[in-house]
Formats: sequence, structure tokens, C-alpha cells
Amino acid sequence: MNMDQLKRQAAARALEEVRDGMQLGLGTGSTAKHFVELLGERVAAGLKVIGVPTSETTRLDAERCGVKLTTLDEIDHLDLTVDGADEIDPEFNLIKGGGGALLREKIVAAASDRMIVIADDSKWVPTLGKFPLPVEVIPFGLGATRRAIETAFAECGVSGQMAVRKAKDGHVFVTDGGHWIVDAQLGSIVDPPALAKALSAIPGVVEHGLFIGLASSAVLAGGEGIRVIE
Ligand code: ABF
Repeated sequence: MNMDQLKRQAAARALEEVRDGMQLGLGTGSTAKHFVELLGERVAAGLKVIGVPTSETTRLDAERCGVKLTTLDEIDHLDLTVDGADEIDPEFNLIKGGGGALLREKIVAAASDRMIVIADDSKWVPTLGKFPLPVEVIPFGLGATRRAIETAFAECGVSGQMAVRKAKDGHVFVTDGGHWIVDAQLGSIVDPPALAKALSAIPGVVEHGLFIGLASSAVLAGGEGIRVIE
């Protein structure tokens, strides 16, 4: 089974948790896209749900699949969010944002009663940090923000190269919120909650890709089948 089939399997397992009438957070990325497509098939068969997309890409996918959408202004909570991740550790700390949608993903996850992470099992790691940590920043004053980020890293016992993310066309990557992303190659993050707190305190940092205390379970698909970790 190839990687894409594994991702679809994880998405299908998460779909088993969806009940009629649920208000859903819809994640972003290739694994979450499978979930939206499979959800669309269930909707076509009569399931009634409403979703909040975490990116403009997911909004378009959901519309194409016939999934009814709303916003967090129109509803006061979500029952369940299903989203991918770049890394998951055994405490369910996550690195997200490789796809650039971390800000909306975090707002949606935080508004949810539960968050299921769906991924192939290569994302399950003992320690976060091999995947570059995305930090979403305001372009204004970026030099000062970068220096403050370096200080936060040093205080939390990590260090590494930082680079402003570029899009495929070579221009700076701009998020759905109009911000930039700095990717930090940290290698190993010894204390993810402490680093998350330090980054959140920096003016100029809009959000970062450390998701702490948000995921409630993970569905991992691998060569030996599906593993649900709770
Ligand atoms: C989103 O998509 C992101 O937070 C994460 O960066 C990425 C995972 O992508 P994929 O499912 O394509 O591996 O969930």
C-alpha cells in the first residue's frame, strides 16, 4: 500500500467518529483532503454535518465535495476537528504548519471539543523537532521578531537555522491571513510546552506550529494497519 492509500485509510477511520448533526473542523493537507472527500461521500448518502474549513484550499475542496460550511462567528463550538500533522509525539504535542495553514488550524482546533490527528505513521516521533518548526510572523519589523525568536530558542535550550518560507514560484510564501512564515530547523525540541509559551509571548509572532494540549487522539496508518492512540 502506498503512502496516499495509508493516508486515506487513516481518514476513513476518523470518519467512523462522525455522527449525524456534528459541527466539524476540517483540516488542511493531503491527509485531511482525503477526510473531506470521504465526508462528502457520506453527505451525499444523507449524513447531515456542517464544517468550518481551516484554509481556503479546504474551503474549495469541501464545496466541491458538497459539505455544507459555516464560520466560527455563526456557531459557538465544534464537536470534532480532524486534521493532519507534520509530527506527533507521545504526549500528543504536534508540529503543524508545513502546509502553511497553522493559524486557522489552531483557531479551529481550539474551538473544538475533540481533535483527531490523522497521519501516516512516519509522523509519529519520540521527540518533536526534526521537521522544521513553522512560526507565522508579521512582515513589519521581522528583524526584531527573528532576534526575539532566537532568544526564545536559547531560553528553551534549542537553536537552529531560520528561513523565511518561499512559495514554489520563488516569491515569499504568504499565508491565508496575509502573513509570512519563518521555518526553524531545531532538530530536537526538549520542552515543547515551554517553547510554545515563549514564542506566543513575542510581538510580531502571530502563531506557531506547536500544538500543545489540543489533540485528543491520533489515527496512524502504517504497513501493519491502523493504530488508534488515545
Ligand atoms: C496540515 O497539513 C498541516 O498542519 C500539516 O503541516 C500538513 C500535513 O500534511 P499532510 O497530511 O499532507 O502530510 O495538517
